[in-house]
Amino acid sequence: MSIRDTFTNPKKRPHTEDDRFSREEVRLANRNHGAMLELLKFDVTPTGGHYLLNHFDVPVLEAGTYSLELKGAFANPTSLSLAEIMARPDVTIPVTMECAGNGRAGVHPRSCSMPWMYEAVGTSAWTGTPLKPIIEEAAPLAEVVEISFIGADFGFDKATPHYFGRALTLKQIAELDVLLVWAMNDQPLLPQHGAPLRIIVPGWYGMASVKWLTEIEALTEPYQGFQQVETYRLRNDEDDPGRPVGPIRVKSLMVPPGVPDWLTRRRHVESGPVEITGRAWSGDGVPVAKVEFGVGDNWIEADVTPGSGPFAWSGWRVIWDAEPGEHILRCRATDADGQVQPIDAVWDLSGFANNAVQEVEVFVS
Ligand SMILES: Nc1nc2c(c(=O)[nH]1)N[C@H]1C(S)=C(S)[C@@H](COP(=O)(O)O)O[C@H]1N2
Ligand SMILES: [Mo]
Repeated sequence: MSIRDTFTNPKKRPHTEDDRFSREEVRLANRNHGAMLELLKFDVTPTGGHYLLNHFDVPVLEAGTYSLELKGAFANPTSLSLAEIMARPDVTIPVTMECAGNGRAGVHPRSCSMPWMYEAVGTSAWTGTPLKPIIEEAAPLAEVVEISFIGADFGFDKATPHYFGRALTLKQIAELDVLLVWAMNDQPLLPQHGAPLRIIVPGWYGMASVKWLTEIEALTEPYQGFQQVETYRLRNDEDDPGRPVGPIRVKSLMVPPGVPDWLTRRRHVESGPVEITGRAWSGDGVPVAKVEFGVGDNWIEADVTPGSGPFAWSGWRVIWDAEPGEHILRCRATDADGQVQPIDAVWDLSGFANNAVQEVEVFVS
């Protein structure tokens, strides 16, 4: 029996039904937890509250014996220990990371995958060393077109066995401030966040930030890895070759006000002035220009506090005079490029990059 035969329905995702989640989706959600929206109160997400997205099993790598291979079309291929990498100049920058699949459960018909609603986003202070000088020292040959980043985690998707890997061009590496990272919020990376070394690609959706990084390869042909060419593409239908997912789209979230009902998580709020706070961010270092808070069809502008760095989310705040009754609360951000969140999800076959406005149902009394 070939490996392919051991997986049923290899090329297509199973059928989904709106608001009904399969055992497979619930199992993925149990492994890959999201952030609790009340933790949006923190500028830097507490480490244990940062969302997780691990495609396969968490590989356990020993910091003491770890090495990073720089191979392929480099004039000076090399191998670096963790101590050698950590001895290089270090920087700590706050970066908001969001999963490209965040919001997938709001795109209909839903693609069967990790069923994120709003919670696959968080901000950490990442400590590492710039990647660009390391690549320059290894000296890519003139014919190099892309650099691939390969993790230590291996598994199958759509009957394709592969290590999780992604690639960037030399231009992207130079322009995106990519870091080789060993610490998150002043602590060594946790196993589930990529210990002992990962990359962080600020301003891009999370798939680019490869964890458990073990190989960097200089390629003279474009990288053909599954996670680069078979997925993380915006597609209208199965036959659409699609466009690659890259920078994060403008988005905002609010801390749901009041208190929840355990099962439905609908909110109860007491009438009168209510402080509503939240976060807003966009990709590629583009600042947030405006955040609006909406109750039904009425929108008011929020006070925005800029983030603690170009890649960190902004804070926002409004006072809402809550009147008795049932309401749907929304928030909507606009970035400095004039991009604004849509009210309704924009269709994508895999449910990627859904930045539609958040809706919170509240009952005020
Ligand atoms: N090696 C490896 N790197 C990976 C992944 C993975 O499954 N394997 N998942 C990616 C995706 S899709 C996201 S959204 C981020 C999540 O990072 P976090 O789990 O630290 O929040 O890691 C990225 N890097
Ligand atoms: Mo992701």
